[in-house]
Amino acid sequence: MREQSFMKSLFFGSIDEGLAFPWPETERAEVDRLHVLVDAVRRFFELRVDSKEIDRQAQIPGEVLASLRELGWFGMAIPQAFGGMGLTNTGYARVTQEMTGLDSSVALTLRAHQSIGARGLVLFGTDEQKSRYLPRLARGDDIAAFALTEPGAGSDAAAIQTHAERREDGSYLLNGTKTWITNGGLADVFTVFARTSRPDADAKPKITAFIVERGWGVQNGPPQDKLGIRGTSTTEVIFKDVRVPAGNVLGEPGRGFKVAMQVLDSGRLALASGCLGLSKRLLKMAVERCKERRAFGRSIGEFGLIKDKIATMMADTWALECMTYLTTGMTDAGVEDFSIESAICKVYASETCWRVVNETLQIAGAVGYMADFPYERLLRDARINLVFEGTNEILRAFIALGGMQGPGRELADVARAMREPIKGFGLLSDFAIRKARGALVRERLTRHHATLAREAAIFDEYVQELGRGVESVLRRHLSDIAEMQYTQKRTANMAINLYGLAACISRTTRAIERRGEEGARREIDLTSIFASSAERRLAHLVAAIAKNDDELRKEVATRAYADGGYPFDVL
Ligand code: COS
Repeated sequence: MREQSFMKSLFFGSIDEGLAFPWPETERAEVDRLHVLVDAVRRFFELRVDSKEIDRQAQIPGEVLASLRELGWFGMAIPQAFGGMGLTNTGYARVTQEMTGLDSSVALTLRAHQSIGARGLVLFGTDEQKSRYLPRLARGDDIAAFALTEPGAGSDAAAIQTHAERREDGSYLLNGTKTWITNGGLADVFTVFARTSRPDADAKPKITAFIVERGWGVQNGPPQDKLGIRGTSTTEVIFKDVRVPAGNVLGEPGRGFKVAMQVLDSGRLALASGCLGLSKRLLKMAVERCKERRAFGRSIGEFGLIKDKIATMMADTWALECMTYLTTGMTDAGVEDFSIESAICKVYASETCWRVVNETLQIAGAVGYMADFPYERLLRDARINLVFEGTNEILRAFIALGGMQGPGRELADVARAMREPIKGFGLLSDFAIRKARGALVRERLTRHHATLAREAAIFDEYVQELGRGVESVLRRHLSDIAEMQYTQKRTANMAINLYGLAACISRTTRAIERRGEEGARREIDLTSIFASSAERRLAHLVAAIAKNDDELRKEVATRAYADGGYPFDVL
């Protein structure tokens, strides 16, 4: 297992190049297996899945779920030793990508089951727990759900109130209500997070993860009606004096929050691959429309403004594909900490997909708005991705604060060692910091292809800006940084752009090495467009560190709260 994180290094201004280069390869046997599986997915969805009807009925027909069971698709991400297919993370992402492009509701039902519902068992289950639950989950005889969110605990996941009281015989009595639980009405097995410490204002609550069977008295509310992904089952899940045996604690008692977070790291990555699948389908639809629809005597695709939209969607989708599969490749190579990378993928994926669906609908014109066509359904399906599995707002805060944690600790440690307050830290040179850390990292990319020198230079320049920016903000505001959300947002956006650049450069380097410059022309051009737009965004972000209207914006919002909204009227 490798302990480093590419992005965590970047927050020090250092490039742990070996994590991003060479571009991760999937073994031939796995590629062959995936081709067969992806073809089977395409055939199945074409013949058996009626997305319009699923959306209208707000339900996936029982026969479709039964076929998914027979095909073994509930077990794609479950190890072979426990009856699953044991796909690699890359393989699982690739199939999830395909399925989501074909039908978001069906894909999400499978994803909620194995990316988050059963993931805790795969990662933290004992052999006994795995043998007891995973074979049935792999066959789809049991369906899994992940029960963390509560009415008063969404982004602030640690604020959950569901409580598990330990009894004398070691079992627990579980009480509480979870909300917006995907697969809530279908699931037989729940990964549930509950407080196992008494309320204490001064102490962080201890949270424990449990595997809970429906048969022990778990109830669910009626299906919650919703905007998109209407075929999925979303319900409240209610635990009223549910007795959970001691053997069903997942991981260590009191360490459940970490279990939840690590499960969500996988969930966010699978979400990103789904957004990629949807974006690729939309691009196909947009291009078809560009060719078919004529205006002013030409197909609309010939107009510059339409070409501009297509080029942007292509480059953004390319970057999304590169980021997603660089990350799954890292995890397949044994990198343990991909928390920042997966949060970046989730944010970038959901926002890219949202732009792509919006622009595709725009290209379709009024047709895009009509319920007879799939555009509006795809738009509704895409919207949730910006919200669930961590809103993009909380994830931006997480990317920035999670990334700054390492440099922050180091600054504090070294300053403490020198008996200097943090503000006096300027005494130490950057060199001393890096030497103290002693990591095998660089400050410039060296493994990119020479053709990508411009893109690599942009990356190098802004990695240094990120490192400098982080150090300077920590020196000035160490203890206040948790409250500085404008700074967090800018820092996160820098990190997202930099990760996209690294991923595109790595994959394009591999393409050039394989096929030469002419053979890799498409990849080079897309990387070039992404790099130019990333450079513009990065320059803007750096400029805003020194000059911004953060305080004014806060005041305007505070006044709007006092005014109850928009106070003006021309009358
Ligand atoms: N991966 C791994 N570990 C993580 C993590 C992640 N993504 N996020 C946090 N952690 C770890 C921290 O490193 C910390 O570990 P240590 O105790 O070893 O230092 C621990 O978890 C507690 O972290 P922190 O103090 O930052 O917790 P907070 O309560 O402040 O909350 C966020 C952290 C906001 C990141 C968390 O509440 C969150 O992810 N919220 C979104 C919840 C969500 O995604 N809901 C969707 C549910 S499913 S649809």
